[in-house]
Amino acid sequence: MSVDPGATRAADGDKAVVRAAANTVDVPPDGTGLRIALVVARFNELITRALLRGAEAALLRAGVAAADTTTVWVPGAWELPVAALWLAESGRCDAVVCIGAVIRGETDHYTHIAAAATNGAAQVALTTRVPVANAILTVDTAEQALARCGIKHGNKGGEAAMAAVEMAGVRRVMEGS
Ligand code: INI
Repeated sequence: MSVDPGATRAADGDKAVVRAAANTVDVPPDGTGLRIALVVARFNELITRALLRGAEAALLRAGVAAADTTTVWVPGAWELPVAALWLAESGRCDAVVCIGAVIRGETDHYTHIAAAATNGAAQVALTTRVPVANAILTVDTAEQALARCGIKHGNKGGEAAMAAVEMAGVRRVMEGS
């Protein structure tokens, strides 16, 4: 990936040049050569598998080689941050995507799991400097979750995967990683 500080916004489809005008970093979503880790919660597996499929498809479209992706399954959303931390600290991935589905139940268990998972994922990114994208659904019902992991109404796994690719590129420009 090259940086052209004088370049104005590149034409769509130009993946080779980082769009960096004078004080702008605007990196195209080019996953070529990036190593992306996916951490997936088994709890609510029907939903998390659909999110994973969306993430994998988005990564392939962005040019990430299948051999450069690593998928780690964990029991539930609660366990996502520590697995993300192991991956981020391994030095073997440019970004991590956390995939989970926390669905509100009768108790306040939901609140604790949702907060720990999302805050934990954010903390991993801030402490390791490795981007961690959030595909952890926190919803009231399974229907709401299913609506966010389909093909028709968007797939949060795919969106998070694209965020991971973009942030890995932004980090390369800003930190030279
Ligand atoms: N894990 C989830 O990923 N989603 C949930 O909705 C959920 N609820 O509702 O309980 C959930 N619980 C399991 C949790 O993530 C841990 O795996 C478990 O507590 C063991 O540490």
